This record gives sequence, C-alpha cells and structure tokens, in this order.
Amino acid sequence: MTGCEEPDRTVFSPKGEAGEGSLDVIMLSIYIMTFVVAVVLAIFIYVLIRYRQKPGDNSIPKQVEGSMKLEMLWTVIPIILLAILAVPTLTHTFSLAEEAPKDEDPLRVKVTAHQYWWEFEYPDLGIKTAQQLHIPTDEKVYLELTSDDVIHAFWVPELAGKQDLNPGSTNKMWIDADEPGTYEGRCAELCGAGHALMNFQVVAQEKEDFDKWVEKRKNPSSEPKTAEQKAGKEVFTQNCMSCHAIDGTQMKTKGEKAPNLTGFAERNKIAGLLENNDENLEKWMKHPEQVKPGTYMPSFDFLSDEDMDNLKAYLQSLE
Ligand code: HEC
Ligand SMILES: [Cu+2]
Repeated sequence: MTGCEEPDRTVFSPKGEAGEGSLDVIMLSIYIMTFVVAVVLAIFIYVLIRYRQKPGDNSIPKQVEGSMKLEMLWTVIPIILLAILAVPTLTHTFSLAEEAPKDEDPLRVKVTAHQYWWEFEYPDLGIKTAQQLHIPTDEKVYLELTSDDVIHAFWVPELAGKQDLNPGSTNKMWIDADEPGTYEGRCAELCGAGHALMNFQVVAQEKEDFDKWVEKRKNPSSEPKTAEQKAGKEVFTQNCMSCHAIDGTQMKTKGEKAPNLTGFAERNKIAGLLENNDENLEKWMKHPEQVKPGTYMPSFDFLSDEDMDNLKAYLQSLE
C-alpha cells in the first residue's frame, strides 16, 4: 500500500473497469477486517475492565470449560464473513480471465516476458514491440501471457491485478483504461537479479491516436537520412543486429532475444527504466549491467565516441 514511489500510482486509484473491480474486492475485505478488529478489540477492552481483579477480592472466579454456544459462534461467524468475501472475489477473478469474444474482433496482444524485459506482439495487426504496451482507451484488450525463461508476473497497479507468465503455457487476462495516459507496470514475481528493475509502461491512447500509432508502426520510417544516421546504421548492423530487430528496413532478423527497436525514438523510457535521452542511451549502451544488474545486453564500452554518437543519432531517428 505504501510502497509505490508516486502516490497515485496504486491500486487505490484505478483507471479502468478491471482495476475498479479489484478495488471493490480490496475495499470489501478491508471493511470486513476492520469490523472484525473493532468487535474483537471492543470485547477485549470490555473484558479487561469489567473482569479485572478488585482490590481486596482474592477469590478465584468460577472456572468454565468449553461452551458450545461460544464455540459455535466463533466458528460460524468467520465462515459467514469468508463466504461474503469469497463470492465477489471469485466472481471478479474469473471475470478477469474471460475469453475474448469471437464475434467482436477484439484487440489481442501476446505478452512474452524475458529476463528482464517485455515483448508485446499484436498478432492481428502484425506488429511487435517491447517495453511499452500501447492500447486504445475504453476497450477491453485481451492479453495472452507467457514467458521465455522463468516465471514472471504482469502487474499494472492502476489497471488490473497480477497475472503470472509461465514458460510453456499461456495465461489470459484482459485490461482496460478509461483515460489516456502512461501507466507504470512492474514484474511482480522474483525472477532474478534484474527483477526489481523489470519495469514497463502501458500507453493508453484515444482510439484515433492508437490507430495512428498502429499505422506508423506498420510503416516505420527507419531509413537513415543524415550522414551521421547512416554511419550509425552501419555500427548497428555490425554490433547489434544479431540480437535486435528493426522492422521496415532490410534488416529483418530473428531478433527474438532482445527488444524490437522499431520506433525506439518514440519510447519515453529506455529498457523500461531510464528517461529516453541521449545521455541515458549512451549510459545504457556502454554499461547496461550498471543500469539493470543481470541484464543479457552486453556492454559496448569499446565503441569509439564517434561510433557511439552515430549510433545514438540512428536510434533516435527510428520513428
Ligand atoms: C547479445 C544480445 C544483444 C546485443 C548484441 C545487443 N543488445 Fe541491446 N538489448 C539486449 C537485451 C537482452 C535487451 C533487454 C535488456 C533488459 O531490459 O533487460 C537490450 C536492450 C536494449 C535497448 C533498450 C530497448 C528498449 O526497448 O528500451 C537498447 C536501446 C539497446 N539494447 C541497444 C543496443 C545497441 C545499440 C546494440 C549494439 C551496439 C545492442 N543493443 C546490442 C540484447 C542485446
Ligand atoms: Cu520478471
């Protein structure tokens, strides 16, 4: 409850139907627990005062063993309270895993977690991206979640509850946002050295803006224009292409083991973490392990300053 760095980025300020449903369940359990604590405390204080030893009275109170009435009472009341809690909790949890409706052609996204980054694929749109999941507002987006290595968990506190991503199987959930904005996401399952920094963002956009983003992503402008960018592409081809893919150029590699860098200039964070600017980009490329311990991106501190500058110019031209 108190662990989030920004005060309103929590489950207590939901920005969509899924998040609101979760908050309702959380509040119901808080009310029930508050009620139980209050009743128990009241009885406790009453008993402390009412039955404490009176001055001059050393008699031993009447000894009672086993009371059918009390035993029944404190067994039945918790059962009733748990039943009141269980019904909405289960209903909500199962509704979050609801299947995408076949007839309506909903937006589906395949989410694959990797140590320590996120891959987002839109199978019906033919788009692949990383670290930032774009979604349209006011629409349920159906996620199919899986992992490439160990168990991770997908969590965007403002939008929905947590869901595990397991290697070799697929879990389903839907999310929705009713306001445009950038929502912070975290990996919520200890997955290795870089776990605490395995951040991502959900970028919710009005439907038109989202459609524009899709168009742009389908026809990315990744041809270098300036001399610097051209030289940067060379450096990229030699050093980075074995892992990273950029669509829209000839260099369509497998690139499954590292984030797809198409449209990189438009991401507002690098590796889900650092503000996207030239300084941080250089810091990341030179010493990624200092930014995110355990990361599988190798260090490129051996590149000359000129190569580095060209590379930055090229990457920041990818729209
Ligand atoms: C051995 C494979 C590998 C090579 C080679 C490699 N990278 Fe990476 N790169 C990765 C991985 C894995 C990540 C994800 C790191 C993470 O977030 O844990 C990454 C992340 C990045 C990111 C952040 C992406 C994002 O979505 O925010 C950038 C930028 C990047 N690499 C640039 C480069 C450049 C430039 C080169 C060449 C100089 C390069 N990489 C070479 C594996 C590689
Ligand atoms: Cu993880």
